[in-house]
This record gives sequence, C-alpha cells and structure tokens, in this order.
Amino acid sequence: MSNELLAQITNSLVDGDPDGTVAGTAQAIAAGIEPLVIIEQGLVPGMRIVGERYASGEYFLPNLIVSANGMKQAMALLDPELKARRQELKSAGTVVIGTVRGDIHEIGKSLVATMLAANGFDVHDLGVDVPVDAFVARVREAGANLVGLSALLTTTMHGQRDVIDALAKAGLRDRVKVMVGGAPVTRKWADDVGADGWAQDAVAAVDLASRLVARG
Ligand code: B1M
Repeated sequence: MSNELLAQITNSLVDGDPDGTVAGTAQAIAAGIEPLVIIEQGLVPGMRIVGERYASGEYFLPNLIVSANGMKQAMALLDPELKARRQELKSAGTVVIGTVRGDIHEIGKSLVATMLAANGFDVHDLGVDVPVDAFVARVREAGANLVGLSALLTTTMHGQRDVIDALAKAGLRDRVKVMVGGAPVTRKWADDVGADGWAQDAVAAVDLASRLVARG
C-alpha cells in the first residue's frame, strides 16, 4: 500500500500532474507514512527522473516548471508535518541559508532549510538568487554560527566561493561555519572554495550542521 502510494507520487511528478502529486502526498500523510519517507522515496525520485529526461532532450523547460510546482505544493503540505516532529537538539544553532546569486533553484535548499528547522536550528532562509552582501548582512544581524549555500548550476557554483570570501573580508569567517551543497557540488569543490563541509542531501546536511556547530 505505502509503496504503491509512493510510486503514485513519483509518477505524478514525472507525468506533470501537480494535482495528483498533492493528492498523493495528502493520502500518504493520512496513511501515516513518515514525511521524510514521502520526500525521499516519493518526491525526490520523481524530480530526478524529470531532470534526467530534461537532460536527454525528452522533456523541456515547461516540464521542469510544472513538476517543480507539484513538488513545491507537496512540500507545503509536508512542512508542518516535519516541524511537528521537531526535536530540540542541544547543539542546534542559528543558520543563514539561501541559493546563491543567479540561481533560482529553490526546492533542495528549502528542503534542507525545513529539515534543519525540524531538527532544532533557528533558520533564516534568504530564498533564491541571493546577493553576496545579503548573506553577509544577515549573518551579522542574526549572529549566525552557520551559513548554508546552495547552488544547482555549474555556472553559479562560484557564488559559494564569493560568499565565503566576502565573509572573510567582513571579518566574520572565524565566527561562522560554512556548508555547501547542490547537485553539481562535490566534497572536492567544498575544499577548493574553503567551505567547512559539504552534504549530498538534506539528511546529511542536518548531520553535518550538527557536527559543525558542536565543533564550535
Ligand atoms: Co533547472 N537545471 N534550470 N530548473 N533543474 C537542473 C539543475 C539541471 C541539472 C537539469 C538538467 O540539465 N539535467 C540543469 C543544470 C545543468 C548544469 O548546470 N550542469 C538545469 C538547468 C540547465 C536550468 C536552466 C539553465 C534551464 C534554462 O533556462 N534553459 C534554468 C536556470 C535558472 C536559474 O537558476 N537561473 C533552470 C530552471 C529550472 C526551473 C525554474 C524550471 C526549476 C526550478 C524550480 C524551483 O526550484 N522552484 C528547475 C528544476 C526543477 C530542475 C531539476 C529538474 C530538479 C531540481 C530539484 O528541485 N531537484 C534539476 C535536475 C536535477 O537536479 N537532477 C535542474 C529536487 C531537489 C530535492 O533536489 O535540488 O538537488 P536538489 O537538492 C538536494 C541536494 O542537491 C542537496 O539536498 C537536497 C535535498 O536532498 N542540497 C543541499 C541542495 N542544496 C543544498 C545545500 C546544502 C546541502 C545540501 O547545504 C547548504
């Protein structure tokens, strides 16, 4: 039953049926499937297939937009479910997170932000296409001890380095840990740009954030 529902959610994203994605997600929640399972085994595989079909020329930009809308609406249903499971972590800190300048990919960043909030972090989500200075200003204002930089395009990844350099210039680099992520981002890239850590997905991001903050 739960596998069927999860497959239905995946297929609705692949087929570009946002209403089906929302209905399937609501059904899965009502059936007691854990929100994280719905995300990882229903929604994310669907978006992955859509991305592969776009890359191979089978799908076009409108397909990406329709499926992304479905995923966003489903996430709006799951957000309160995830937050309701919020755990207070001893090591939780203040995170400023956003997708770097020039990049409007929102879903993965928002998923990481939601998971961090659900695990006790105070999250300042700056959204997408965030200017370098906005990261620096919010870190200062919020007294953040962690910055999360998402990038989904090979052409915008360098924005992560720009933010790290700007934090150093503003004299804030010693005060904050920086974690980077996004589909094209690798551990090696994280090392190259001087980040403190890289996470492949939202679950790994929570683990990394907790470790970075605990290390101080
Ligand atoms: Co775009 N897009 N897109 N897109 N899009 C990709 C990224 C692409 C790989 C598709 C492809 O060709 N296969 C490709 C990039 C190629 C490259 O650079 N190598 C691409 C392209 C080319 C483009 C445009 C340039 C297309 C065009 O206009 N011709 C354009 C760029 C616009 C811009 O940003 N300036 C564009 C536009 C769009 C839409 C607006 C249509 C839409 C986004 C809508 C939205 O977000 N509101 C979109 C989408 C949906 C995608 C794909 C299909 C799916 C992305 C997604 O939401 N995945 C994507 C293909 C793909 O990634 N396979 C693609 C689901 C999400 C849960 O996963 O975002 O990877 P993800 O996040 C994961 C991890 O990466 C990680 O954890 C998340 C959760 O597990 N993670 C972090 C992410 N951030 C993290 C931060 C962390 C830690 C982990 O710490 C801080």
